[in-house]
Amino acid sequence: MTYADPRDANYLASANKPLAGELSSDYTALGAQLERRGIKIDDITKAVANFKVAVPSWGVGTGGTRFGRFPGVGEPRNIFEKLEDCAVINKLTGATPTVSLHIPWDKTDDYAALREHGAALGLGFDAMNSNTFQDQAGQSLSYKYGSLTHTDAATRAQAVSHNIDCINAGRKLGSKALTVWIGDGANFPGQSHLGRAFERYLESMTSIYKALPEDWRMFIEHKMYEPAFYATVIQDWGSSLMAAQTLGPKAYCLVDLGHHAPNVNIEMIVSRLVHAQRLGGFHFNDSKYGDDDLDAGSIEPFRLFLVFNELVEAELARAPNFRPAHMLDQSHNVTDPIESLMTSAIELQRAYAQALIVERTRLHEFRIGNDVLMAAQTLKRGFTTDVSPILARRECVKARRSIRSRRIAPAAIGRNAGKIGRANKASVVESYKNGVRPQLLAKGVRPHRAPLGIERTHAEV
Ligand code: RM4
Ligand code: MN
Ligand code: MN
Repeated sequence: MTYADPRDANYLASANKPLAGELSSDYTALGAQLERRGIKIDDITKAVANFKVAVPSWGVGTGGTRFGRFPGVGEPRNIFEKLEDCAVINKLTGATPTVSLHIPWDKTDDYAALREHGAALGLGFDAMNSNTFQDQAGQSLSYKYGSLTHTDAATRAQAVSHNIDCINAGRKLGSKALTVWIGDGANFPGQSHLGRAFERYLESMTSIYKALPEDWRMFIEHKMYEPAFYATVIQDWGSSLMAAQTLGPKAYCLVDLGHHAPNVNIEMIVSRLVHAQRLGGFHFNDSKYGDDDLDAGSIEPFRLFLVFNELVEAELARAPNFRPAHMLDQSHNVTDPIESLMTSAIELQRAYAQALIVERTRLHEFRIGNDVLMAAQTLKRGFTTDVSPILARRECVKARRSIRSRRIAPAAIGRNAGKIGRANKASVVESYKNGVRPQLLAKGVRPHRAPLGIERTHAEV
């Protein structure tokens, strides 16, 4: 059997073609179903097409655990190459036009060049992430016993100045936010004074806050445990909210879905933060046990839907100061990062679509009337409706808007996405122009790259 070469510019269009008829009848059928619920399918499709999520630069390299790492072929070696992979994800999904960087993992001497590289690939820069949970090469003081909350003032100052460096790098890139997550805490009762550690945190964060440009936001990310296993300084949304409220109006809380105790009601936390006008954004991922960083929607899609349900409620209520940043934060140990990140972006759009099609007025009436089961059923109907035709069609909506971008329906993505991703499109087109047929897939299509140097093994952080 002969397979088409996925690097051919016409490959996606031709793979989509035979599916167009099926998609059209599925879309019409779903449209009729939603019409009966008083919902216009095209409105939902448009809203979903506008949903964007930032890709974490650290997500495009193969992740690992403290037990090992199994790198894939052609891993990006530096931030410039990482952006190329991120651009592929955006090209294929149309949902990820920005990248969130992690410093110093993504440090470079030339941020202007990086910004240009991003622009040439159609990418902008989302929140900058600082890192004081690891010691950096050449750093004079160690973070072994803490960073922003360290008992030693000089170590705290070093951590503060790293965060300010991140802000300065972000300014050059056009970023508008700094995300601060620290691993500080205690592994043993007695190791640290719980109250004073929090006070030191507030003092350090105040210095960072003062360095924020006017139009920037600061995202405070809490996490229950790891690497501090007894008590983490910013372990929950309560500590995060107190810190945000102490710091000022530019400080917001960031919810990473994997950073809570099992069974915690995350959608309730979202609702509370909306109420407090301090919901800054998300690190989307999924988990079974802890900070697993599995692909969004892969374990508990219903919970993801419930989180989106709160977001839709806030959107409809025009909640003040509601402008949550969407970011993924995943670690891919056994899958192709490009495929995983694409799938996750699409799963977020699915959850959003499901939340958008909930019959709100009915739901409201059942709630008011205390019709418990009908309220539960009404909400769940959004989740159990298969919105796949909307997800497939949203790409077509954009394709019509921008023919040059040659976007594709996810229907055609399937298992070839990684291969297509790895084919550096520009050079493929070049070689076709020059009449040179590129090498075929045998060795994998991603341009050969040397093994990575230092990379995150996620279990360490
Ligand atoms: C942490 C947290 C942060 C991420 C690091 C790598 O657990 O989720 O957001 O920057 O991992
Ligand atoms: Mn995170
Ligand atoms: Mn995490």
